[in-house]
Amino acid sequence: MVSMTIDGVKIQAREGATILETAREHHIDIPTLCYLKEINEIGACRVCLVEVEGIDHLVAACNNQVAEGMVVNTDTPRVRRARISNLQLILSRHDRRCPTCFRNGTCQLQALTDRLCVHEIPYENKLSGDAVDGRFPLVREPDKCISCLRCVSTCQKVQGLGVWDLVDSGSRAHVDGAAELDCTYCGQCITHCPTGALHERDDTQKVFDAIYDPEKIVIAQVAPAVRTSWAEGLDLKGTTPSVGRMVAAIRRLGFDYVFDTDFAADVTIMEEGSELLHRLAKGEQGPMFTSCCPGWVRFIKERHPNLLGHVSSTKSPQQIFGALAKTYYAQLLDVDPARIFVVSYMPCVAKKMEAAYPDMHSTEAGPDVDAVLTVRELSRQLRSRFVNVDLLDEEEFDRPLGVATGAGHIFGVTGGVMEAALRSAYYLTTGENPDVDAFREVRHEGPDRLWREKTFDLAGHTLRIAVTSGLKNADALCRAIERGEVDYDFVEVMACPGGCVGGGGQPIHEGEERAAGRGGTLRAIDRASQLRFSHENPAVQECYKTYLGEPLSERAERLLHSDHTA
Ligand code: HC0
Ligand code: SF4
Repeated sequence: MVSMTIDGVKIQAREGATILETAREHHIDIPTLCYLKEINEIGACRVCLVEVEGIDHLVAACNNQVAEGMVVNTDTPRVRRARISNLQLILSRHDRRCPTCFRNGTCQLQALTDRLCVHEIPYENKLSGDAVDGRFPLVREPDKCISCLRCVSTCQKVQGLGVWDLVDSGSRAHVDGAAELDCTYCGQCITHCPTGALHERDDTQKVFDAIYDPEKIVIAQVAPAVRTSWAEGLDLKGTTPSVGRMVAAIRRLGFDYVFDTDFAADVTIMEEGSELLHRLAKGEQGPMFTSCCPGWVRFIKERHPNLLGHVSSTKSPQQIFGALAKTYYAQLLDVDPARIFVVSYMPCVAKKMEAAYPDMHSTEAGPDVDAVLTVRELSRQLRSRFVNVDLLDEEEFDRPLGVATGAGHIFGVTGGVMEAALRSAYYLTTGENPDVDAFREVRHEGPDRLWREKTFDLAGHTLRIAVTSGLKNADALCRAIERGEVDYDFVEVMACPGGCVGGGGQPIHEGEERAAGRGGTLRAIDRASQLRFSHENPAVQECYKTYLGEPLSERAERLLHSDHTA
């Protein structure tokens, strides 16, 4: 520990800590726009400047360490003038049309401008005029970028990719990149961007248009992780943001049916579990990878194409839901599938791209999933339609595609797909259910491990599994497999750290990682579920009995599987 003084208060600080960390640990607020702990500690934005006695110039608090006897002042006239001046310079190059910005209300630049009482900018507003490229699910607005480099660092250090980079130098330096080339559309750069420079393509109006079209039968499906976060962007007055209230709120938007992606997750388990057992029975070499995360599938296609054949052919729950909605459910309703419009609510940006792949059309009636909205878009829809969630009673999902088990619910948290699959693989092998918590060890991340590995006994067969999340970790795992250093039967990968609960389409909270808490919510929902095995889902059993036949049947293969090459 070192003894030092901040703003006249003597404190004990951790040796090696930065001034910023120390101040925060002692509840002293220092503003910053670029700092991300362990990811981006580069002092780029210059608004965390502080005075250190004995040093002539102001220093950045985020990348200068504390020292014995140091005396720091965080709120002097000189500090305030410098912070304001640096902020005004950033604002002079910023597109300041805040009312129409996607981050209006959650923008850190806007919030700091307000905090520092900056109401005038004594510089000309110089914009680059660079065009906004809206062709992809990930949209970048160059004139809203403040060159904090958070996106550059997040993409490089968390996802192991390098889509964004700082180009040119001096006053011409700016962030640029080519999202269409290497990007997985994971959205992690969006959730770590302090401004509206990066956001998902907005599809809210497309969905309202369908809802207002009397010819359309508009169906919502809600992904597992959405139920953990759907109300984070709303201003509830003490009302519990339960699953039932989420269903009621989405129904108020005008959907004809509100269903659960977790039903389709249970179907995924039937298909993927059966596929795994077939591969094992045939003695196929190497792991089978999960296929439900489109960021991961895009990553393996681009970075490890030699392993693509190891990806499960089972489509993701989102796509299985869409395929069954336009076939099985259209038949149940006795309507032309062309009238059905499927909307997914996902914690994910890459799902927008997945839905558009050419092989995700099971009927002549267009794509199986017509529109994909993130949780942030759901918040915008509820706010723009003035839905008062505080007044809503809980409602149930519609049936039959709204019936799901605990196994389906845990898909949204890292290790959940694996655990759900093992619960049913055990049953499919032995004809008996295992203890529901028999595979709980896949849940916990070990300290400093890039991936976790376990071995389970499945009716005399030793099953070696691995689970990871975050694409940098996934890359390390793929390389180890390629080098023959490790050997697994089944591997779960999710592109976003923590799984979909940490997805790039989730609400943004500055400086907070909420994945672990949201994951805990999904685990609690699983524990509270009456049914916890996918194969016991009565709606899934009925769907197989009356429509699909067996898992991996000819019809199931045609509707629910893909080789991921399209
Ligand atoms: Fe996920 Fe999924 S668990 S990828 O994170 O498998 O987006 O929540 O919907 O499809 O079910 C996302 C979440 C899903 C899918 C499911 C899987
Ligand atoms: Fe990188 Fe993901 Fe952002 Fe694409 S979406 S640039 S892969 S962080």
